[in-house]
Amino acid sequence: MTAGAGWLGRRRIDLIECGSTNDEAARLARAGAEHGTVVTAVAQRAGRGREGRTWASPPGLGLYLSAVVRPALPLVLVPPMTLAIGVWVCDAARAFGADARLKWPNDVLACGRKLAGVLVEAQSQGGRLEAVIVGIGVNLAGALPPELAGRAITLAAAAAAGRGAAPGAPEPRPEPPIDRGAFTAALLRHVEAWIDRYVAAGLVPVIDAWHARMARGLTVRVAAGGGAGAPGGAFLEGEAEGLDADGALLLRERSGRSHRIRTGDVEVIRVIETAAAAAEPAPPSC
Ligand code: BT5
Repeated sequence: MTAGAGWLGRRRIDLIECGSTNDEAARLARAGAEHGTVVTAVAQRAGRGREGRTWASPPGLGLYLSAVVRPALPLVLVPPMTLAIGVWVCDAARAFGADARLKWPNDVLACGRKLAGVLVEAQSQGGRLEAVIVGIGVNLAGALPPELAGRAITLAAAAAAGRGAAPGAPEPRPEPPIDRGAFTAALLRHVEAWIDRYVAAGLVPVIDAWHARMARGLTVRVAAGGGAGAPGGAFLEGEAEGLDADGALLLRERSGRSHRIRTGDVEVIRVIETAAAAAEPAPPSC
């Protein structure tokens, strides 16, 4: 597993359609698929996000890719891999002209809308990590499903917005064509480097890189203890300040109170004595 060794995608399976590339990759991993095996599909019938959410995967809209990775890591260090992978998905989108930013834990945004998502799943046996399935979905070009209108964006649209309007023209520039093959190749090369870096050096370099790319001024709402409907549950709302050393999100309420958020739980870490939170910044827009 040397950086730049070209292990990611050495074996590649490109499908026209499947349920979920993460499920295909998981099946291959259980059957012994080698480290770095990559599955892509032109369309997914049952693309998945986290916690049973759906990832809209119509034909040709996006890149739907999953990789079998067999890192020498304890199980507990698998979830933060999401952060390392997000860093490069963000950079790949930037290299293709989008003003992309990261939103904790697994989103890449452009123009304040979701451009890409990462889904990392572990396969283990007897507490030992067997494989990690790294799933990446990126909207490349074309029409988004109507239910995502206003919430999602494609790389082509983000790149056009990033270039602004031509001098004297009221409209933004037309969307540039996105070379799917070139994007996929760039993504694989750099995700590989970030996985190697994470396995070798842990979260420290990842956190610095993540902070340099994070979406600033985002208001985040988190279900604490099961959300408002659960006994003792509530919603927390505040500004995403950044990550702590373990990759947890630091959320600051308007009252100044800070919370440490891990996926699925919330823990109060300190109370800052300020009278009121600063005025909420405008959401990022293109
Ligand atoms: C994610 O989940 O963002 C992880 C998405 C991972 C998708 C890849 S595609 C290849 C591989 N195979 C799979 O089956 N999955 C992976 P989450 O944070 O839970 O976000 C899901 C939410 O994003 C949904 O509830 C929608 O609100 C929104 N969403 C769904 N489809 C979208 C799309 N195409 N573009 C932008 N937002 C979308």
